[in-house]
Amino acid sequence: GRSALRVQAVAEAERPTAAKSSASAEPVTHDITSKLKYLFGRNGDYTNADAYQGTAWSVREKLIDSFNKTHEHWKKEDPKFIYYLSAEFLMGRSLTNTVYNLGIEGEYGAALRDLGYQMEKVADAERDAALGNGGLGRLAACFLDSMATLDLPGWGYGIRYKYGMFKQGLKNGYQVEMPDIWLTKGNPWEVKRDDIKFEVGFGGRVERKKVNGKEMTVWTPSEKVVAQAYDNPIPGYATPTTSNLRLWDAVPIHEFDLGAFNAGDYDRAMLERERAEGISAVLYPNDSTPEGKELRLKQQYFFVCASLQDVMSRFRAVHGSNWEALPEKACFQLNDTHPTIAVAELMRLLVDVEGLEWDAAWTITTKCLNYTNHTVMPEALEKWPVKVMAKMLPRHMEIIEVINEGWTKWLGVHLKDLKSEERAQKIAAMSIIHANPWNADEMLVNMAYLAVVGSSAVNGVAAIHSNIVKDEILNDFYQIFPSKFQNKTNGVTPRRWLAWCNPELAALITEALGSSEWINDTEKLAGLRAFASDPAFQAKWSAVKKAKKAKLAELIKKIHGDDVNQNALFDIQIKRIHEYKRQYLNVLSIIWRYKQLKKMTPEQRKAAVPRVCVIGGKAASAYDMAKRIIRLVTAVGDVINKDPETKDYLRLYFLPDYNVSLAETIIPAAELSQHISTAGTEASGTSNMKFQMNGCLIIGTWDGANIEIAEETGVENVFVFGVRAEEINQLRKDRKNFKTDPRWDELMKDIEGGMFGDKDYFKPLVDSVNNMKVGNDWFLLANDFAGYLAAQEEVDATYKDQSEWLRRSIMYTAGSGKFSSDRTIREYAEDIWHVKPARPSA
Ligand code: NBG
Repeated sequence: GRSALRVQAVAEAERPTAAKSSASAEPVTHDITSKLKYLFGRNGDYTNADAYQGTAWSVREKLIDSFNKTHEHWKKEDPKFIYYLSAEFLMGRSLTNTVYNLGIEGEYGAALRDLGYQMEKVADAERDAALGNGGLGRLAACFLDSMATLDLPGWGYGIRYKYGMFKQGLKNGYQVEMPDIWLTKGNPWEVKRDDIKFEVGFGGRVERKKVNGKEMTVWTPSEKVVAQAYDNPIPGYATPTTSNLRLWDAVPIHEFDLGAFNAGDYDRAMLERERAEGISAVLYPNDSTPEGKELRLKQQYFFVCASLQDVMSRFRAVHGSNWEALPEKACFQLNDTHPTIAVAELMRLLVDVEGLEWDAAWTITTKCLNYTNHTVMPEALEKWPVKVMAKMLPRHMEIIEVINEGWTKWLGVHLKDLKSEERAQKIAAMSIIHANPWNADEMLVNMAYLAVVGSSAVNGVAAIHSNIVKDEILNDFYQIFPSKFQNKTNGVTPRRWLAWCNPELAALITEALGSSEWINDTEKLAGLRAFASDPAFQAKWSAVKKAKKAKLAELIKKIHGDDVNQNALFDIQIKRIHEYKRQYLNVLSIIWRYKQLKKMTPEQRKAAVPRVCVIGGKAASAYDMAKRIIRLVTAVGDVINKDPETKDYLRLYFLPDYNVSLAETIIPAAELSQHISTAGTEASGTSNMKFQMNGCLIIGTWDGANIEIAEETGVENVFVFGVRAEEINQLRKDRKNFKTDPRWDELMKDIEGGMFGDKDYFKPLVDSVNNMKVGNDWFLLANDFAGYLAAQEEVDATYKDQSEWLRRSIMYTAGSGKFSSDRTIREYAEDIWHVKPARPSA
């Protein structure tokens, strides 16, 4: 109500930006309308979508100015660069972020107002760039924002997928997948570089030949495509630096097979185009699961090959063939194993193309590369069949064999003190090429092992995860190279995830701290601790949360047609749907809550804490169990949202098509967020950090970054439950002796008995967690069930004491300083990349 409006007014006055615009909006207004006129042939009477186009194309020019200045400076200075190689970049929308980061939101906001539009509505017309699945891709996007903000010479390299992450719809409560056709209206945030193209080959044969008197290996691919560069400028905040994300599009070498066309063979003429374009056509919609399709390996090689050639050609232009100096000018971060073929490709380029000796090339390669592991899920650690690799990349397969020979030979010497049998076992266990444990006839290339052997540094993404990497997943390697292994706890950009998505809270923080410096120095947020128990400050804090809750309520109304109680506790779980993330456990507790409410008298119900529960997330198209979980959420929602006895006290909504921009609306409105993975399974989690920044309390397990968040916030302020990672192996072994809680048994019977319909469809879900005798419930939902319900009771009790709840909420934001991706990137730059800031003059 009124206080929300007041806070909004503060927000208007205290816009936390670098440069407040004093300039008149007139030139901008003119620029926007002339873009619409000359680029789109429009003349007045614009929709919000039109206004978006005109604004975006106008802002683009400012961005390019800044991009050019930065790159002129970097060219002159020739600093060392970091290249972030990633199959995914989940950028989301660009307009708001760009105008705020450039500090021009004042003039653009005013110009749009003059034209009769509202920036927020206009920004809403932009489509998300969804070239990623989830945390891994969004992390890459946050990293780019921080690299630019810290003036670090660095680029991202990836694939310009024509179709990004699928759009998720619901049909009768089941997930349906639709293509994400995101480029149809053009993309103002990219610049096509017609002069930057590289050939990428596949297949063919490998021969030894004398070239200029020297014995060389020559690879003649049977198939070639062209990688065409598109640059996506990345504006830093409060700095003139604008860096770059270069994405590759696959196009045919020959525009058109005219011969075939003239001969009347139209299909053949089109074939080459189709085959090439297929490479960058779609993002694999899998999260934390491998997709063993050959096309995926092709995509990986495609972007790695183009990126390495690109970097090497820029190096050559300045330093000629002084390749020994390459590690002083370039390093590459492998974002998970997806770009690991870079180990073999850099060797190929140095040895076969540049003519270096093997050993010299190997020194350069291992100095240039570093690898980040993002998952403990064994099924997600990529392994390519030797057969597939040998056919698609015959020269790379040879190179990997030579690397492995050298590696295993070295191991033999290094482990000479072991008994010969033990030594042989160790070497077999660490061989980059090994038999498939499920099929002894098939040999596999283990990409994580290749990445470790070919890199200078290997890191995990949260403290607990980095320990699991060292002690379990890659323990053999850790024992041999202990100093290679590091931790780099993830972070998120406080620009997008607090300042720009929650300007009301940002204004309040700025008002309390007396400056907006916290936006790129988040340790300053600790200053909020002094206000945590101040009733007047709590009242303002609460007013902001209420205003954000109203926005989410509006969205729920738009999607589901229901009005929700805005005084209810807003309880959120948004992330990819996966068994290890345990959305199912959340649903079980919601059903339990519902059953308790049903048993109460109307008087008793009035004393209960009302909740609006929201679950969102996509299930990989082939992940059957995850799709059943979605259906369970919608089925339970259908029952409880309509129940006249309880609907004032409990709701459950599934919000379809969870993506970056939806997160920007949901997170500021959240009061409780759920991060309830089985301990030891979630490498880090990053949405937990976004919720924390926005003053949202966490119910969670002792897993991933939850642990560090709890340490920074005060463990007593977090609702922690569940078994610990160290106990998991034993508990899994003891499965057969586990006695389930009677409440659990009751819920299983309810679902099995058809309380939410769809009995048969839910049967496999029930079996997956309820058949202990056959070793099910791998993710130990039953073990954590009772502790989870107890933690939920503690949530209710705390919520009843609003002053305590608000104190905690403020403590969360105050404790979030560590989780800025600026801190993470600074650590990478200092400990792994050895890259230094290089800021152009304003
Ligand atoms: C994901 C993890 C998350 C983590 C992100 C970013 C993969 C393979 N891994 O826990 O599941 O936060 O990476 O590091 O998607």
